[in-house]
Amino acid sequence: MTNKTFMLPSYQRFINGVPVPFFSRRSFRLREKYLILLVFLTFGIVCFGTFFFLPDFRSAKGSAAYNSVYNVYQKIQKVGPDLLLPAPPHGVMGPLDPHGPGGYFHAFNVGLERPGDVVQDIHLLEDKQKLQAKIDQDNEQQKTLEKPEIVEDWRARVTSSAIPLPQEDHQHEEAIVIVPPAPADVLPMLVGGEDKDPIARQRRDKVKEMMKHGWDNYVRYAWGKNELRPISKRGHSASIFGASNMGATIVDGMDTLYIMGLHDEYKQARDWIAQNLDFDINSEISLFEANIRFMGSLLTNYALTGDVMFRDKAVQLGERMLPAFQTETGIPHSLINLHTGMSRNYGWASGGCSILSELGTMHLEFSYLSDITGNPVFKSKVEHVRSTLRSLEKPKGLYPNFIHPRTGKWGLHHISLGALGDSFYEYLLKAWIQSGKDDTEAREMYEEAINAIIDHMIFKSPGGLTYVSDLKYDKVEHKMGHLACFAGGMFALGAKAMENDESKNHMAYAAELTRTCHESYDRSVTKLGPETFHFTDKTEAKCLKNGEKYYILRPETFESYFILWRLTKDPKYREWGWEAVEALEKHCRVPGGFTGISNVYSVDSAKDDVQQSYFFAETLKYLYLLFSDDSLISLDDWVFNSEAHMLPIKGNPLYRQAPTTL
Ligand code: DMJ
Repeated sequence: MTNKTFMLPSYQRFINGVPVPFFSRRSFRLREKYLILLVFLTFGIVCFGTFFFLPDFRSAKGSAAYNSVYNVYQKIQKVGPDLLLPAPPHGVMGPLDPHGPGGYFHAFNVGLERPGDVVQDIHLLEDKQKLQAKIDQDNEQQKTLEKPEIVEDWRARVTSSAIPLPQEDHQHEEAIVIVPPAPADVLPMLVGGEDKDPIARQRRDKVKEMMKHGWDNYVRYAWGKNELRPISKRGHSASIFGASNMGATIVDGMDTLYIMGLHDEYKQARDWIAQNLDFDINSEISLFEANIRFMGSLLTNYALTGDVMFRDKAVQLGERMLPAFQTETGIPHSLINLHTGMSRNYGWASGGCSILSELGTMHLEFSYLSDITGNPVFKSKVEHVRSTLRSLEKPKGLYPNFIHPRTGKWGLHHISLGALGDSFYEYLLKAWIQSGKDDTEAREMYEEAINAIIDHMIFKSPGGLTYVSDLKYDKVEHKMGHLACFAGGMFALGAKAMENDESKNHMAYAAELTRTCHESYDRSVTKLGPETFHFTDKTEAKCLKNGEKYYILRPETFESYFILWRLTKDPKYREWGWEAVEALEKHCRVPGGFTGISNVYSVDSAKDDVQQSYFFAETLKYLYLLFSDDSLISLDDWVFNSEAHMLPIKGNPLYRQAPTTL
């Protein structure tokens, strides 16, 4: 057996033959001293650095140091948002895997919101419920705004135009600027449009009564909140609005009040906006939704009334949206914090891409904003986006739904006239119309894109139904989303505006696609259309997936009925619109307003308890106009933005172009 030799470390010292522990030595050697000094020095630098660099410690917000740190942060953010910033919390804009079960657009959304048009991932529902509980809790804690009185008898309203001016508000002085409301009797109401047909008049009155029912309940239970939960009778906020009460229903719904002649309700809404709508919101909201709902409505109301309060709010919002365009390519991000100006994309969007329907649905609003203010900056942003898209090579002439704002390259080649693509095409056509047909780039891009869609994406089922499918690379998905049902109206509008040989072709597609969307309603027991409907050997225009059978008060099919009625005068469109009114009354109306339903194939379907703001902006507006005569919002004078807010066409005296350009 060998003896193991125990080796002492070289620095070991002995006093009286006893080893001395390291720390009990009386003095340190030079090397040890340096080591200790180094440790203390590092500690000191860390403490100093923390104190010096953290803005909350040292720099006042807005100071140079604060800004420099913030700038660095912004620059790093630009390099790659997903590198630094956490993915959106589950349920806010869930990190959906487009290849995952059900893809983008499935699961009834239990009253929560979709990113733009994207519906929830079923696996995220639990998280969403938690998030919703948090939003609800926040809502409860928010200052309750004073509710205006509900105008009980709207038929008698015209006699009482005197709404008192608000009293001076000392209590909320610093927070709220009191803007004197426009006197009720000077608002030039663009109303009328009574049809000579007594049945149409009666039907139109019914739609107005529905508006009053939904609106009054919102006023009663959720005034100032984004939306109403009509069954639980409380406020609701979807993630697209961030965690703030922006009165989305008030803003979205008010031009419908206006054309319906609901004068007093309109004034209450106008005064709420003047006194409470503030875009200094420190939470992330969807740029696209802020644009189509808020910007769109403010611009429409400015055009309708000339009330500069609307224009000024639109400018405030526009300026706060601009930082989203500060990307390497100028292609805007999807999400923005209107307070800090920080923006980013959804993590689920093909590796941080921007989304075609979002980035391509700003042109009408931003051009008009430049024209009424004389400030070209807004128009220059959207023109740049469009020319960037135009310069790109496109697969088969089609536009994929995803594009990366840093590289300017397409992401996944998913192509759709439904979710993620839809209103990009609509805005090409409408930008040309809005410009008084001067914007030929828009027209050319529209024609090229639509012809490619006709060549590659439109099919006819064995039963004779024409539909527009989705494409995933070369794979055709034989289904159509409810969102794509706006396409009938778009094809018809394009056909009318182009007036050439091709346009006859487009008009035929318009009629056929609208008929197919009507079939998707007619083949359900509720006579409401599902979120998606499929075409297989055995089934046509019916939804085959449980998570996609819902109807959430969407307007697209009625939008097409309206446009086609105006352009063809075929009475079937009014009949189909009336079927829709009856179905909404039967299945969506509840004592507290209107709600979505989870299954259009069941007469006693569950309800989602959400009264969407677009129900007022679009669904009821299109139905009301369907039963009005052509003089009310003539298609020769107005284009509808993607949320059905009307913008004047150049040449319309209400265009209100600013006299000078900055
Ligand atoms: C609306 O918010 C807008 O029309 C949007 O462009 C797509 N669809 C929803 C309503 O369905």
